[in-house]
Amino acid sequence: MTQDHSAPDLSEQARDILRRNDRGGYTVPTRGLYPYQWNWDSAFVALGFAAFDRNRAWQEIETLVSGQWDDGMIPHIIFHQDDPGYFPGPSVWATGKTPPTSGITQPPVLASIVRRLWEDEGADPQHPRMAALYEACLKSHRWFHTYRDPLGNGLVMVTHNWETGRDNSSEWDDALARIDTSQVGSYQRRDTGHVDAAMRPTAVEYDRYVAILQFGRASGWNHRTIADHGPFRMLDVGMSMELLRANRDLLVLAKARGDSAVVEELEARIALSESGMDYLWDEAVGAYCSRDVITGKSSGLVTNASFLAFYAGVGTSHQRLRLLDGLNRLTRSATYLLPSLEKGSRAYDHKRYWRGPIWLVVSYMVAEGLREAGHLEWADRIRTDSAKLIEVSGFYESFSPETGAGSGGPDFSWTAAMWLAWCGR
Ligand code: 9WN
Repeated sequence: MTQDHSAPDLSEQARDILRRNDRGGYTVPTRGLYPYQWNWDSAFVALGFAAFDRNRAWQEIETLVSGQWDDGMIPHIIFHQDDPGYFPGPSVWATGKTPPTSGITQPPVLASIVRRLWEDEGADPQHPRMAALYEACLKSHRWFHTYRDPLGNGLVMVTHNWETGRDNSSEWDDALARIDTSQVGSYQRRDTGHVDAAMRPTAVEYDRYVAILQFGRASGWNHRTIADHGPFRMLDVGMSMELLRANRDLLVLAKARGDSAVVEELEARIALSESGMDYLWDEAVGAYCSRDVITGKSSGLVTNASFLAFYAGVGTSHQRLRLLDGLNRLTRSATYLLPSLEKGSRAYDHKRYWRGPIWLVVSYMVAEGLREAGHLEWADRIRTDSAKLIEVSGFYESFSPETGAGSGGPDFSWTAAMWLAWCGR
């Protein structure tokens, strides 16, 4: 029997998913597979709540920043209450924080979300909830500038692939292959008990993720040691673009608040990142690609993150044309946009996590960037494809770009949020 997926019904379903994943002040990405609060998930989820409960939207990110470290880092997971269903949990990270958190961060999209919430409410410079979050975002951006800019060119280095949010993207394969896993020991994964193992990273990959975690823990989560000597150090194209964009959005808030010293500081950072981004440009493939800090090598892979250039506001006309060529190419091998990796690329797999599947939060940022740059047809194509995926398959974590089938967890918070805030509108 065909289900009636009419738009109002899907909006009701989306609101219902957010309500059901609400654990009181924060939302879990999905029941079972991810039982804690994740950093960039919560930022996007706030946009979803904003469509029907403004107070709850602000609260989602206020709860997130309650886990911010004194050095400024906003952790990638906050473990508000222990749950045996996820590995690695708080006792494995052992960061000694209250509330317990992981020891790494995730994509810095928060300032961009705060700006959107604030503007939707009239952009009052005295907005009290914006003010507190502005300070938290500034502190977090300064943490990136201090610890994660090893070349001093405004790009973002990640010290764990989990930080990128695009965890098993093929971009990290060469760097991960060098990780020594001989001391990892035994542990029990929980993710493959919740979803099909064919949709998750392999056992060899997981060992490497755990080995990098263990390096951080052995350093006492010393962010300087990790940044200087960690076994995995990559300049991530996604986070470099996202931080540049977030700095631009934070600048708007700083100007509204008349915070002139911060305005100057952010303008300098933005200029640095704008010129630094060329270090990630790979002319051979016609895209911005992640680059290994240790070997200096470009991944040479075009991923969905490469197209965040429009969102970040970078690229000469030649670079932008080549990126648009890349989008054109994708339409020939994918039924739906925007795959996380192009079919035919090394290790492409339309079902496996970040090696092909579509993730609507990245699609949203890319489409917003394309719209702002005047590429309305591309922006609309990505938006309508995203809506179709939900209409056809429901609110999955990710989707096959070939068949549109859902992959990963069901009833996913950020997918519901993207429907409410973007593609279902
Ligand atoms: C590790 C929660 C998170 C997302 C990431 C996604 C996945 C975690 C995992 O789930 O990562 O952080 O265990 O697979 O890759 O982007 O934030 O939804």
